[in-house]
Amino acid sequence: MRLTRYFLPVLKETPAEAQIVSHRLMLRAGMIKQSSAGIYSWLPLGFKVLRRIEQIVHEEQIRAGHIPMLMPTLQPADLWRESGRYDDYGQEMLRISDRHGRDMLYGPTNEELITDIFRSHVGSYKDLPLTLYHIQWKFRDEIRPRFGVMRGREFLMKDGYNFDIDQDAALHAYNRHLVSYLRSYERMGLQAIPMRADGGPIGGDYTHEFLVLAETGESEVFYDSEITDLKFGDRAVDYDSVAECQAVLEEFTSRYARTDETHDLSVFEAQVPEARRRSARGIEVGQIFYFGTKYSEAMGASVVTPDGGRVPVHMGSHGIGVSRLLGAIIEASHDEKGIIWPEGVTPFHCGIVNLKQGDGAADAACDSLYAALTANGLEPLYDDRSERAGAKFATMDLIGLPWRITVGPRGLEKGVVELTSRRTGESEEMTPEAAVARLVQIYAAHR
Ligand code: 5CA
Repeated sequence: MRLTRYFLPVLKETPAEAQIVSHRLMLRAGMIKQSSAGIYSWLPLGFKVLRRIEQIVHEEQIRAGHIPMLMPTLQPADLWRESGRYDDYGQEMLRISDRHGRDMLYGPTNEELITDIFRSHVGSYKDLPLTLYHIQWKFRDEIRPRFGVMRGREFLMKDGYNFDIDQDAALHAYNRHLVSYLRSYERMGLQAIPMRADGGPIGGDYTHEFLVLAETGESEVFYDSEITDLKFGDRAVDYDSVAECQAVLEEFTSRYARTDETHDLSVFEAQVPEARRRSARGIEVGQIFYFGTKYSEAMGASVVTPDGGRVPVHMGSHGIGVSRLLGAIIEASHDEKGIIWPEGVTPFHCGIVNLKQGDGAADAACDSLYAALTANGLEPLYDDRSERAGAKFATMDLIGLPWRITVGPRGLEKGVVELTSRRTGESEEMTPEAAVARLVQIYAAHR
């Protein structure tokens, strides 16, 4: 993409309404625009990152054997009356009535809708196990929407639902989700720690939240510092293996790590030596739940068993805060100049800065770099504006592309361009071909 043909409305001033750095940077980098409290338009740069995050979530869910689909945002109130949550959900639910006076709502989550789909089409143990998921907009009429996309009213969530014959099978589904979430967050350059949490309005008492440690996080958390040394890394896990998934769960959840709702000081002190006890703040980027037959019993979702009996299915639901993740990633990865995107989610793979727009040699070198990067499957953002170098660098630093290639007449005389890392600030001179080869190699690790 050439910057002169793109839509990147960066702001010079720091917006006064933004209280935390990720919100400020998303506004300044022209990624989002608020349309009303807690509701945002996703401008092209923000939309690109949102899509990258969605893509990672899809790939990892499909790898785990979960099946993508799409349910609507508007739901009939009657389904929620069946589960008993229509009244329980309270003021966070946006209630709407259509022209016929039928009660509708903008879905805050989808347990009822998916259970209705299940009971309409599945009736036998032979069709289990089954996990369906979608990535869809949700609405929760939060009393205090704040921090930009972190606590929105309209937000994008991946929500998945497992249907299993019994508790053991459902716990395997729970473990599969835990593994797939660890993989997903690491691909986004994040460490998200599973912590024992509270079921809240979804229900169930077996649940973990995934937290990214950050001072601006809304949750208070307590944990054993050893847990921050755990890495999922590049290991291969067989999602069909009960033992392998269980082993990952044990490795990542055996140490003390809880949100304030489930924190127990006496257990904390008994289990964790004082030097390793930590309390901090965290951003909740996902949550997994096992709630057994809560919805299947209330809504009559059952299957025939091998011996001809009938049992309600065991279920769980599993969410990732897709739009919140943009804020979480920026909170975890920025400096005073702007965002620093991890390679896995960056909106463009690299920037090209032409130091002397209009100079024949510099323009030609930028064009050929652009073509070479594109031919190798990389997407550059070429700053082809007639601006001074300082302004171009400032824009690149603000929007946070992890790599920048700087092209100028002086370097070209020696046959070189400069490749700069946004994270370390280090630059290296090399031929344009070598710069392309280096980027291809770097991004090969992030496919
Ligand atoms: N049905 C379950 C799992 S599918 C569910 O709704 N879980 S949840 O309530 O924990 O939401 C899942 C994730 O969505 C949260 O972990 C959080 O990352 C994100 N989320 C929740 N509320 C908001 C909000 N107001 N703004 C942005 N993201 C949110």
